[in-house]
Amino acid sequence: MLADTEELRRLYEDHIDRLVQSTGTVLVEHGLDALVISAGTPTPKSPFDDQDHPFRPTPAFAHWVPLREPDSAVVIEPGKRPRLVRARAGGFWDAPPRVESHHIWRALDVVETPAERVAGELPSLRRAAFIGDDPARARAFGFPEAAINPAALVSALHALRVTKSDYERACMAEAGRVAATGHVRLGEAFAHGGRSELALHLLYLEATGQDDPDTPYKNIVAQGENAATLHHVGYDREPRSAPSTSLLVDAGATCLGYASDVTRTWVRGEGGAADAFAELVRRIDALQQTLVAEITPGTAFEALHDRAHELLAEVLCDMELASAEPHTLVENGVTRSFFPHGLGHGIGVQVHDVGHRPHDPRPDNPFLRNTRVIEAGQVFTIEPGCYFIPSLMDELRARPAAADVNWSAIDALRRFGGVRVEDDVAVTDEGARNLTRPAMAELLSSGSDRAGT
Ligand SMILES: [Mn+2]
Repeated sequence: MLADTEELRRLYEDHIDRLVQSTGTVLVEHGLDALVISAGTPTPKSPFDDQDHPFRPTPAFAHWVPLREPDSAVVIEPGKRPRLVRARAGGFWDAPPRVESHHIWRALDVVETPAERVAGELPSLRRAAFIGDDPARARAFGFPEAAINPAALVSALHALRVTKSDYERACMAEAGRVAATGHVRLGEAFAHGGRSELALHLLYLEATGQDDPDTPYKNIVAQGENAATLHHVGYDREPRSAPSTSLLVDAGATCLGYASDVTRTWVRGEGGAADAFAELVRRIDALQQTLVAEITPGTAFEALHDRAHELLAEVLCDMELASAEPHTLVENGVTRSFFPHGLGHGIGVQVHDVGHRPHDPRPDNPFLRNTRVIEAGQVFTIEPGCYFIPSLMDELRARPAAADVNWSAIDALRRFGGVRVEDDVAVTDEGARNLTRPAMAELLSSGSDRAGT
């Protein structure tokens, strides 16, 4: 957790000042003199019962204020201080939501009001727009349909999310540090064996001090061949007894609404296939660090994604998993059978942050979520992988390019599922700062005693 220090208050004030300026410009460009950003309202899981989804504020609201307070709103009017309208729920069922940190109050004007009286705190709606997950509430306030989440305004506000402030970077670095404690703890627990995927998932939550709905996305915890399921969240309940296996953990944390997104792959056991898979993990880890070192402002993220395929082709050849020239393995799509997803995505108040795909990627990179030119201030993930996904292996085996693949070596590795290594990086004028790896390295070097602190 970031301490509520004068430094944090100053960073937050700068963040809000920046938002006031940039949002004010957007409002003028759209002919608006007020913007209401709603925190949103809890959403029912089903019309047939009374259970709600865990509440998450509208991301545009989270960009301004780290409060999980349903029905609250931020009101922005150019030339005025931003105003936070805090809705107070009535009744005796619930306590007010926990405030994560008190560094925020100085930067905004704050009014508190019963939830049913929020409308009375809103500006004139004549030239105002509403942004929020709860359009029904906007209609009840009297906003005309065209002023509720207007597409051009939404897209202009999304573009403001691409370049992060120092405050946002500090939040994400802390979210990365918290995630690192969980990953290191799971690496140690996995080495000792005897835990199911569910037990490892619960241990991650404990080590990072998170309840399941607090995590920025559902933890992926996959042992052995389950690591070939990219979004494996249906955890096995039985421990693994095999002396050698793998563990892929893709799990993050949040700090003041900002996410981290981190993946590590661990190997247990020795001998033939386990040694080969451990070597593959080392090589993907090195490949990932090479890519981070090559991040250069002014180049396209998609070019870095292409570079990942070139480097992966070299790994496949060096490890004698394939035997053609590396460039051939890229051109005939072999590397895409082993690494089918995108190299990375923007991250912020949403784990897959908006604004990073201004245009579609090339047709051979269909799942790439970042097509921006890399620029200082961006924060994104770098997450190359190499998997043995049964359906993709079957497809590849049926193509002429199958002749370039060493299938006996691949078959020996299939029970390990696959490897992914993922860090969050902040682009600077010179290159990139890794928000994940220094915290992880410090925990690993200081030993198990401190892993959970
Ligand atoms: Mn990711």
